[in-house]
Amino acid sequence: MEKTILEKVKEAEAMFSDYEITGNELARVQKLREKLENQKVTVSVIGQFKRGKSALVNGILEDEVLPVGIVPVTAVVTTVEYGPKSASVHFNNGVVKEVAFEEISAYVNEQENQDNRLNVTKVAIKTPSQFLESGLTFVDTPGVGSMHENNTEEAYAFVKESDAVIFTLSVDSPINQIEIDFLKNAKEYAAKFYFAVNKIDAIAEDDLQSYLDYCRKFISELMEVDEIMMFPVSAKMNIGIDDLKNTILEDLKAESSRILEESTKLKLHDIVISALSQITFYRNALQMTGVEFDKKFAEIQSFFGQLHDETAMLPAALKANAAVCEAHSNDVKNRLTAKVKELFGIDYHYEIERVSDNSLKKDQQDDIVAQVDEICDSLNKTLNTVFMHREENTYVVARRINNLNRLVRKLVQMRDEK
Ligand SMILES: Nc1nc2c(ncn2[C@@H]2O[C@H](COP(=O)(O)OP(=O)(O)OP(=O)(O)O)[C@@H](O)[C@H]2O)c(=O)[nH]1
Ligand SMILES: [Mg+2]
Repeated sequence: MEKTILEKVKEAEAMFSDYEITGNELARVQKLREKLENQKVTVSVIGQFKRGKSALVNGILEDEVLPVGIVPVTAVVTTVEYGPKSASVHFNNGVVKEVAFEEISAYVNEQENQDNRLNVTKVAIKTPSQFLESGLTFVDTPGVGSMHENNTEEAYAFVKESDAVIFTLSVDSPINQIEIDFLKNAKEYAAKFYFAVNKIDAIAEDDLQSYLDYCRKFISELMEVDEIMMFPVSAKMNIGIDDLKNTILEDLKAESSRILEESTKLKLHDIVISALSQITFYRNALQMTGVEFDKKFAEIQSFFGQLHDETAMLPAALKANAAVCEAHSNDVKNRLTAKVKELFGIDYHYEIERVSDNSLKKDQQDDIVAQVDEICDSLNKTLNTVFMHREENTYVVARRINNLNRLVRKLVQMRDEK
């Protein structure tokens, strides 16, 4: 009998937990399992900047929770779930701050939080909207394609977490290459697509019909399906919103398990591909000649020394500045990631923990040096664990390579399964 997707996810989880090098994939697959077990569906609104995504989210929620504007606005992912009204801002140093609804814009809005200089990872809102009652997570994302590249990156990253998407187009512009590329990418991760054609209040009925015909034909071909679900709407004038909203709710009621399974399958495929590349590089590193390997290991050790010296030589005024230290330790992590990639071909994943705004006091000036040393130490330990088996006898190494070969075969099989 064919395995269920949950069984496949668990199988991958067991495989990845056997190897230090697939820690990243393990974390991703665990998240997938939890979502599947809790039947938690994520519906996100995605599209090019200024198509009216945030206005549409407000329309669907029947509440003006999100900022909307003529200039690029959304700079941060905003998740919305059912509950008594509340909002919390999650920063990438791990701090979570409760804020009032009126303050949301200060964190989400590109014009106020430029290039996300506040380092917000997401804003999580709760509100008692009927649309959210079934327990879904509704998400407004930054738009792709504006000059604010950070927003495009955020949007691309969040698509990977979406199960269903409302792809938002607008009648004031024919579908363009930026949207095509984004849609093609979204197709690799999300299982269900709703196409909202927004701003229909802005054009005449005849023009609207031609626009809809054109879009329907073009997108069906792109999505390789006979029919797409398209909803002409006006978020501004509240036209067509109920139809879109009710269709999504009915679909989720009828087939949320199928949507989740389908989207999990797509996401698992992506994770398996990334695990395969990690394992392949790892195997290559294990098979390196002793001389080559020792050279690389020595190079990374000297890089650790270089980072230590650079940090120690920072002027005292900079060491006392929390923001500078935060930036410096992140810089160190990014440079180490690049170095590991360059030397061993492996993606080394850092949990970016940042110094919180007020934890670095003036009297702890030298902490940044200790911090950098700690970052290097922990990478050194991991590398030692990862490559420990090289130090053992050839029989052990050969057996490990054999195991890796078997794992690669299993992963390839998983990747190629439909
Ligand atoms: N005429 C008309 N304008 C709309 C409609 N929906 C949104 N707008 C306007 O379009 C502009 C962009 O709306 P937003 O909701 O901020 O668009 P967005 O896609 O979230 O933009 P980013 O967050 O920057 O990606 C605003 O000026 C809105 O008032 C609509 O249905 N009709
Ligand atoms: Mg927006």
